[in-house]
Amino acid sequence: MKDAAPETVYLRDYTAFGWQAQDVHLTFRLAPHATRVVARIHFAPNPDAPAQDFFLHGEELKLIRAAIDGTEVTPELTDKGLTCPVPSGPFLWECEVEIDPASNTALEGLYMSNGMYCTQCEAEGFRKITYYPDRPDVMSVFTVRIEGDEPVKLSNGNPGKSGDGFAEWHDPWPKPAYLFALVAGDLVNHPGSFTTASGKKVELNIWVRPGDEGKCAFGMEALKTSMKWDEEVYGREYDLDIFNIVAVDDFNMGAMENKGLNVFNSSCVLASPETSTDANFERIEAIIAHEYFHNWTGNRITCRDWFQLCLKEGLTVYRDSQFTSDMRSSPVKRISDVIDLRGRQFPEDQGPLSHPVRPESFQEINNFYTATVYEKGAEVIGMLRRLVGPEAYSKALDLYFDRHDGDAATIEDWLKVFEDATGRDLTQFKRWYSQAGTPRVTVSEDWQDGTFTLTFSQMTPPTPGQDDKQPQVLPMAVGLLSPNGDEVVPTQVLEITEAEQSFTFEGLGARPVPSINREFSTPIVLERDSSAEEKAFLLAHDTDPFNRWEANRALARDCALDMILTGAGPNVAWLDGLEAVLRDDTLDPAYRALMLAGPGASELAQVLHERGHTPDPEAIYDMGETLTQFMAERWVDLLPKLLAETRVTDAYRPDAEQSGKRALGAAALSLTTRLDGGAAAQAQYDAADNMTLQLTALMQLVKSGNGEAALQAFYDQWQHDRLVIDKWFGLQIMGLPPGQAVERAQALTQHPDFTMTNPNRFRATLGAVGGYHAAFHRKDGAGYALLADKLIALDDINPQTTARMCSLFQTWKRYDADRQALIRAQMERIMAKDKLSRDTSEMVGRMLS
Ligand code: 0A1
Ligand code: ZN
Repeated sequence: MKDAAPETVYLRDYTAFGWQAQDVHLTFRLAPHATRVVARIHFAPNPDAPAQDFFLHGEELKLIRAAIDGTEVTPELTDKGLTCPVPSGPFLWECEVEIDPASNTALEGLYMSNGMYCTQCEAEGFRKITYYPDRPDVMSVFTVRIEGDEPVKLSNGNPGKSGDGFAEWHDPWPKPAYLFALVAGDLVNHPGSFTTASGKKVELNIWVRPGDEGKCAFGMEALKTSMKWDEEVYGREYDLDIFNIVAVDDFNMGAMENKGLNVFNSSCVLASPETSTDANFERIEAIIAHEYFHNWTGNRITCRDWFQLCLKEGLTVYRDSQFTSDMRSSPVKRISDVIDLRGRQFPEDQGPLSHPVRPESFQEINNFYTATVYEKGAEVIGMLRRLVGPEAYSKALDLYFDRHDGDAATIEDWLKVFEDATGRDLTQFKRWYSQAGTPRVTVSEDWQDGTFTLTFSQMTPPTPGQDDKQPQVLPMAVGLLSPNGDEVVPTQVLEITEAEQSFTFEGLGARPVPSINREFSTPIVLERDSSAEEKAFLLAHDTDPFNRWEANRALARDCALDMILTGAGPNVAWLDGLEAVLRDDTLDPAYRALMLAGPGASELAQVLHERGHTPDPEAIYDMGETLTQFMAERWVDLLPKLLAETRVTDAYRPDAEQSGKRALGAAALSLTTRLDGGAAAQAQYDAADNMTLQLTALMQLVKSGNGEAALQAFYDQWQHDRLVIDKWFGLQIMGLPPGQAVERAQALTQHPDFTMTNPNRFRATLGAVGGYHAAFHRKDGAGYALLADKLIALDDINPQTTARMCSLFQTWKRYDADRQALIRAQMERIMAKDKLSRDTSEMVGRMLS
């Protein structure tokens, strides 16, 4: 329900809770529409907290009974929780509530998915289970008893007694309520085990619906690899006798790190070669690692309050990206992360939803699980590591785990650890946590008598609520190449702290070519007017694989912008340079595939906007079509070579080597389809024995205009598999021309397999429209209207997913006046909805202000 006046919570208002929860005993009597939850909690006054009323959060609960020290009490109830007079010393709180998991479509608290009970308590879902101080700094030891007929009943920690119709669990590690989990249902397990470095054998299980057992092996291996990696790289061992993962079909996010009982969106754990793509496998490996790594960065050390969310998320994303780099190709991972950062975080940081990595206020915390908190939060950790060096980073992390194990910590605690471990003053560095916006950095060069000078100027544009910006600390990795392509100065990290700062390199024989911000060492927009020749030189010679890719990307962008703005033809010199890279079979195919993938339409719209032009989505689309056709015709000899070179004859493996080949093969197939009308794609489709090849072929058939029969065949083959059918929903929207995609999405929302209550299906369909630049931004406004219609309908069902998807409108001010008026009208229509959720109201309100 929308509050009369949504309450804003401020970081500066933090106060500790007045009591400690010494232990928590919960009994669940499961019933779909009338689950009873009995809580018995020992509270004792917290000597460090200011005096306050005893307030417990609670929402959508039916209070049956409450008692203090055995005497029944009648608390004062509001729609936010209860207050109650309590004794001045320790006391026992008892409370019984009734809840309705089967009607819970918001998927927060205890809910049902395909007959299975499951929970999602982060951030503030536990208050929909029982009355409780639902805040991360209240940590307690939980004992749970589950009563019900379900054959499998799971909770956090280690198993206790179980018998006919009940199971008990005890978690010895104090935890905040957001890490609580319960799962019960008709589930089967894929078992495994892991022996920790200190010799403890841990039972592992992946629990799934019957029928999904064959899709767990990859996830289990990924889990074991993650456990080993965290021991070897961070010295962190697992700390319970058992680790359970459960796959759930209806889930708002990717997965959740509940202590000892991770709950996963089934799309982020279930995998088989026939039903999952290479990209799915890679994502599953990364998410399993991410959730597992949270056991130390998030669970053993948690956050004092939700403003500190980046403390666990930024660090855990950084750790999972290190893991993927170690398991796969480091440059490919870095490039992919930067593409993602620019595609999701930069627009957020440069638009109406911009906020610091550590926000200072919120209305609905669920709206702050953002690319800024996660991905920019991880970039900040990467910069810190680059500044202090890898050894000092390890030393600081050891100190962090020693000093703060069992704590609910803050960013101040985190930075203090680095200061103490390295002797550095991080006062200025801390701005990365408080100052929103993407810094813009310009570079000028000077060359005199063997001395080369680079001068950097930085400026961060104003963001909502932050007009004045201060210089950031920028650990800028730079190398210098001689004109013959040799590296004369290997990578150095220049520490930029001023608004303008110069660095000199002496004793050089000839004017060098600088390679700046190698590995994307700082998350900035680099504004540097370098010539096409210099970019081509770096594309040919840079020893830093990231900057080699970056040079190509810049050339591709410049070519696209020239074509759009001046009507020029494609830049043939650039295409020749790119062709040399594509022909170089000493280079990793995955890396070459990234070279061949040009900037997306949204990135081009952003760059046009940055350079003072109003992006025209139709012109961007048309340019893409022309350029792709041109490349296909120019590389008519190269394409068969690439297709042959990337053919995999071994049995399917989702590893970096094979998936890299398939990625390059897919790019070559896409160009080939421009020439043969889909013949090669049809052959690949017919012969495909794995989902990656089948889906890339299907996409090309749809794009060629000859995909309808294959789409039907695909549906007939896979209609029993919900995760594959999600792909079918999205693919046809993305493959059709913009003039048909919105109508197809509209029609698909009427398909019998479409459902508003499953976030995966909703995202697959409506997210495909929102992510398809030329369709979403269609001049007639059909894309905007469809999204708004469906988001308005979803808001009553699932506010969290609605609010998250509303951010598709965040770039609206880039576009022309007509489109802005169309988008504004749709956002106003959403705002005017009766009983709009607090989640959606906050998001749309921020975009409109
Ligand atoms: N902490 C989880 C993600 C997550 C966040 C919020 C959720 O509900 C609002 C659910 C999951 C992670 O980082 O993996
Ligand atoms: Zn996380």
